[in-house]
Amino acid sequence: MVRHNWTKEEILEIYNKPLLELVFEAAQVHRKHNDPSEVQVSTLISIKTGGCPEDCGYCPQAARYHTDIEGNDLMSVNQVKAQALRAKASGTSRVCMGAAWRNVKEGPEFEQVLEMVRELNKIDVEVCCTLGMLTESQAKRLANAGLYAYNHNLDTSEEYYKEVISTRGYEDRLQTIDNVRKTNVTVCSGGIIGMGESAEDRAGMLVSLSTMIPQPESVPINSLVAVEGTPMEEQNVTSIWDMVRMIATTRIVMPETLVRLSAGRTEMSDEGQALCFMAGAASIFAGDKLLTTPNPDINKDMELFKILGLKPTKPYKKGDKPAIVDEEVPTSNKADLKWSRPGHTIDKNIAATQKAKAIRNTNA
Ligand code: SAM
Ligand code: DTB
Ligand code: SF4
Repeated sequence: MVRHNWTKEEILEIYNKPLLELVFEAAQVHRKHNDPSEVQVSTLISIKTGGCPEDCGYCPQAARYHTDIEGNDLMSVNQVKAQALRAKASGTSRVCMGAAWRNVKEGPEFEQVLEMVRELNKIDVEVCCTLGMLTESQAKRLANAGLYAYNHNLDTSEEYYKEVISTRGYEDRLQTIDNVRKTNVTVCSGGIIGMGESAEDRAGMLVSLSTMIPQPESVPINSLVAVEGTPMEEQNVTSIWDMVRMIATTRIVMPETLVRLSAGRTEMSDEGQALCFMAGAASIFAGDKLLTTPNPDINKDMELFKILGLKPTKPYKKGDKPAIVDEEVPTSNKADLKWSRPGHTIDKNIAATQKAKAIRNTNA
């Protein structure tokens, strides 16, 4: 049975169980609801990279920090389709297009993204987008273009969120997820561990996700990739034991959800990842790049699958392929733009911004 009334205390109690007992319990839940021999393989395509106006403390794509990623304008539909076809040939069932945007804006770029969604839908992959905040009418237009999933992470607990991002609030994130829920598009929402948050914060995020009705269809658990130049550049690599605990706990409180072992796998051993699969992780991002940071080579992942007796899941295992519905005429939706966070600041983010400015001045 799926429960929507988990409390932080109950979730913490699960998270803090003796590790092997926790993994055993999670594995039992996993087997009840999923085929444990299958792992869904997703591929990320960064369709618009860098130059983002937000101040997310973990993100190398925020324009205000000095990171050495290569920025790029919106890719063409053909480029994206070619990459998606290559990913499909290597076993991917879902393609997730990511854009370094605060929110979607009406106009030619959004029309181009809608065209990408239609084209990828036609090649029979589950199409996912992560484009920042969305209005209800934008969510509907993505649904009509044949979108399968929308990724919008809560990232952490409501309390710790205030220490990480000042330019938009938790409420804004929840509102976008709500807007997606008004369509048939499935919700992908999770977070990051290793940003300096406490176990209480991790449990708090799981409360926010598990009390949604329905619970998100997929929950990515990322381990922070600490990128030089961001306010989190000095964070230590998250312990694999914390990752296993987080995955197992997510598995137990959201038994029907697809739990994705997401960013941070380059720092994990094969044995560590095997334990994550045992604890209920049933999806990974494959391909040697996430959005801007490295990820294990696909051949290495397939070798690990072979050792562990795992196989990639076929597309649409858990839902039908969305139909591409005739386009409605886009309407101006300025009226439902309500998000904002005036006046909120975070010292670490300000320091990283100032450091970046100083580096730019020295280089000028
Ligand atoms: N701009 C959109 C947004 O923020 O919703 C979409 C792209 S954003 C890069 C998608 C997610 O990637 C973030 O919500 C965050 O959870 C994850 N992410 C970004 N940088 C990361 C990092 N350094 N380590 C781990 N996860 C990260
Ligand atoms: C998610 O939860 N993780 C992915 C995807 N959703 C968009 C992104 C991870 C990004 C890691 C840092 C980077 O490569 O820029
Ligand atoms: Fe921009 Fe998204 Fe990165 Fe935040 S996480 S800085 S919104 S690209």
